[in-house]
Amino acid sequence: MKVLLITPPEKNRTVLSRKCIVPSLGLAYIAAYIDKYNFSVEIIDCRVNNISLKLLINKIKNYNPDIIGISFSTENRFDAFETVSVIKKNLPEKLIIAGGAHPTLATEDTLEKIKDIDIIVRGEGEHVFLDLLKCIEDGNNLSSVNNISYRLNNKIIHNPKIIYNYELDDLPFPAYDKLNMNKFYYVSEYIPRIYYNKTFPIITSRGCPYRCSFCATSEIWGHKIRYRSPDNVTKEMFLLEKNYGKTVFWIIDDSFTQNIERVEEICDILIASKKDYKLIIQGARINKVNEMLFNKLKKAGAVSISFGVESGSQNIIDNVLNKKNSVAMVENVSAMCKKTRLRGDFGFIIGHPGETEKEANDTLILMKKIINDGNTVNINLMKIYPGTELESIAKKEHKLPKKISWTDINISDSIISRSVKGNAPFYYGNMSETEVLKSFSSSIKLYNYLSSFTRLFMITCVNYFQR
Ligand code: B12
Ligand code: SF4
Repeated sequence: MKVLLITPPEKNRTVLSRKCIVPSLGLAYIAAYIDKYNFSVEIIDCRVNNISLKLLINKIKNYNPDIIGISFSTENRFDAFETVSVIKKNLPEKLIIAGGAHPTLATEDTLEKIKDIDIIVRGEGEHVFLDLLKCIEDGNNLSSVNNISYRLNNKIIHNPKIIYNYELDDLPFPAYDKLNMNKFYYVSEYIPRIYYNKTFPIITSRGCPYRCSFCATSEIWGHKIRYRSPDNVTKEMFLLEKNYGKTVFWIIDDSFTQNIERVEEICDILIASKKDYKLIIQGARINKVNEMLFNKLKKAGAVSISFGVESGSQNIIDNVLNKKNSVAMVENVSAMCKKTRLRGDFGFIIGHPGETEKEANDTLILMKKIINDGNTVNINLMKIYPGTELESIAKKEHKLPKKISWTDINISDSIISRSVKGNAPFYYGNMSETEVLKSFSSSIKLYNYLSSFTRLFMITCVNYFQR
């Protein structure tokens, strides 16, 4: 049985997607896993390779797979909907299976409205997709496969959700041999240009124990965080260097520093190996770092560490985000970054549920302190994604229709949402659109005034309006 895994062609290239060309690790993990069980599999990453829909159809005809798997998130769902529609029109006999963040978080809605998608794999894909392929190959009933949803006699069936109990170390490394490894390119202000194409993402854990109201990562991975061992993680880094010359590792975990000892062990192996690697760390926790760890990370090659702080208001941190942080802890970590010379990048959001103008201003005050320590900040306007607590809040507050369909391009009719039609809608909390924009533009002015990295920050902001 032949399987083709795709990302949809990107119709309107965003600033972000022009700046960074990164692989779909999800598809590469799935390809490696089913390959182990002797399924023929190829990946066509249309986004990375700039492949049009027309060219994709030709490629599908040439490869002639039995099954097509497509991966998409909420932001590129309309590209995916168009892609599956064109595939079904040209090749109606192909079975289309969808996975990834959006199909997992808006399963019922997607299957109800997008009839060209036959089956959805919910959440972590490797084991479920393998079970599904075996089931189809053996001509068995789909009811035997857990964690999938599909239509049967015009009804949508959701098979039971189970947690597969296995060690992440047992997964094969992503199928790098099926990716265009020379193509990837990651722009970061923390590394010189010559390293841009030596940078590669790596995920060392799955899941997040926290429940922030705007985020649904745990709906995809579960609340229990699972770790790869330090040996397994560093082995992958060594392999990426040996086979593809990658020496800068962009760690994309949701909560990389949750287990400090494990991070220290990763550092110890890297330090002992005397490799001259660089680490760009995303998703560290304010409450799970210390000075010793920072020093060790620096020795292991870390050039930056990012934290999701989200707000400078203690009320929002405690009562909305449930982050187990405090403003004082953030200030302390920012000072620690300054002392250890490990650049911290602190992420904030304007427009939390219940946020007042005063609380938004507290965020600006905290940002100012962080910048004064020589660190960087980035700020985004709050957006609503399916499956989040924020989606329910927005419905209760009549900011979203009660029976919302994420397949409707006119989901929200506010001015900003209209300017980025099709993307996830913005949420303005207690403030009016004007007040939110005022806070947002103050943060830009503040940044421009205080920082010498204005250009990068402006790019971040422009991303929002051009996506
Ligand atoms: C790295 C990353 C990025 C990278 C790009 C990654 C890429 N290749 O596109 C960058 C920084 C560019 C990025 C940008 C954004 N991201 Co992002 N990102 C992530 C992150 C941290 C890791 C993704 C990853 O590689 N995971 C590891 C692999 C193994 O997982 P996976 O891809 O999900 O695949 C698994 C399953 O989903 C499933 N699966 C996936 N596809 C398929 C297909 C089939 C056929 C099957 C069977 C199964 C299957 O099986 C895979 C293996 O288990 C995730 C959070 C997370 N922990 O996953 C957020 C996440 C995907 N991002 C998110 C968001 C919101 C964004 C942004 C909007 C952020 C912003 N403010 O700008 C943009 C939008 C970009 C866009 N146009 O889509 C949300 C998506 C929510 C949603 N409803 O779509 C997530 C879930 C974060 C969150 N906490 O909510 N992101
Ligand atoms: S925002 Fe970060 S800490 Fe909060 S639930 Fe999502 S991944 Fe976890």
